[in-house]
Amino acid sequence: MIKFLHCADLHLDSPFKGLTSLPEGMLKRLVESTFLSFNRLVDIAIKEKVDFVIIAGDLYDSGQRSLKAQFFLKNCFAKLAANHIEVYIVHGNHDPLDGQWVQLEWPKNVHFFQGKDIQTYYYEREGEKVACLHGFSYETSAVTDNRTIHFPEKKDDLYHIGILHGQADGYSGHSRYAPFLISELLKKGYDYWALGHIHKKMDLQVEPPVRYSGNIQGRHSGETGEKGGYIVTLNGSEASSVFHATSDIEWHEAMVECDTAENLQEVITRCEKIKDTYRILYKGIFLTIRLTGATPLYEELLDGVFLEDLEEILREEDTEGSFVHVVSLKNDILPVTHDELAIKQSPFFQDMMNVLQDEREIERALSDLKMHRTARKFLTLDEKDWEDVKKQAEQLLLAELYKG
Ligand SMILES: [Mn+2]
Repeated sequence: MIKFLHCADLHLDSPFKGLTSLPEGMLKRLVESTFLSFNRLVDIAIKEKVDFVIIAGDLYDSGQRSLKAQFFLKNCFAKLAANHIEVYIVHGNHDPLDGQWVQLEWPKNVHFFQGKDIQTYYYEREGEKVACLHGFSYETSAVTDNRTIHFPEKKDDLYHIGILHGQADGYSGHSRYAPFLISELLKKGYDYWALGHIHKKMDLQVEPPVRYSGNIQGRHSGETGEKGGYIVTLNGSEASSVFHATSDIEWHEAMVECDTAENLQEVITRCEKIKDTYRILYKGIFLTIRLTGATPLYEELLDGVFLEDLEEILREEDTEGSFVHVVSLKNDILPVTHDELAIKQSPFFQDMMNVLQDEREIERALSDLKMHRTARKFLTLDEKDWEDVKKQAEQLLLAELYKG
């Protein structure tokens, strides 16, 4: 039997750019959250008496690994060493081997996969080999080739674990990151695949487990839900796993239906109620609220001043212990009477959709902001952010149309 912790995508020195509008205490807590989450995982690993810890890439957020993050990890690993726990690490696209950083001396229990070639480490117990761990590290930030063919097949009775920081084919349009097919991994006959790169935890296969553990701390509104790591036990051909949610702060998104709300007070009450359902002891929650439905309050709810006031009401100053802080209020509401078909066929709507879908139009609209020294720091938006921006733009333009 072997027992280990599988985690990935620590992104320890994440800068949390673009979140400077948060209350100071919450921002401070967020900046420390990646460290705290890993600390908790280390404590769980020790308490659970695991044999080893696997980190499947992206320990650091940038190629220039911060000294603070490196020292922090060194201390964590020393704590694991004192408890006779080994550590196996691959580097991913965010912390490739060609980056620049201060070389530290690491405790003896730490094993880094050295580079692009698949390497095997043996985990031994009292001089006997018990498990093999196969993996590689990113030599540069973009690894575009599928490297699964280089992983050896399992041909003995040891436990075999593959560690891979990469993109499962079919899970996203782009595959700049060591793409692979699940079927190729299964052919190796391994007992477990510890995957990293995708920040959302998911099992691509249950038996044997082929799993993304997700990142250990959500870093923006697109990374919702529980974050942490898995304690895995392999016993013969049986695998059992327990997920531990260790992140100090969670991001969530909630819908508030406005179609049956009779007045604005009711909308406010509903927002406050839904907010309370997200409260978790000792955790900070950053909540996005989405107003939806066809409502007679359409025009009043589109009023920018009301929305700003509502956001203000829903904010929280509490930074110690648990809090639920509404970070943004999104508006997806519709007027009660609207001829959807007529609108969608109108030349205005067609034009609008063309503009929203044209990447060049977006580039043009953003060009001034990109030149602006302060503004451009806030333009690091991911796919989901862009979807939101477009949705809100569509909403505002449609409002003009409904008025007309
Ligand atoms: Mn990552």
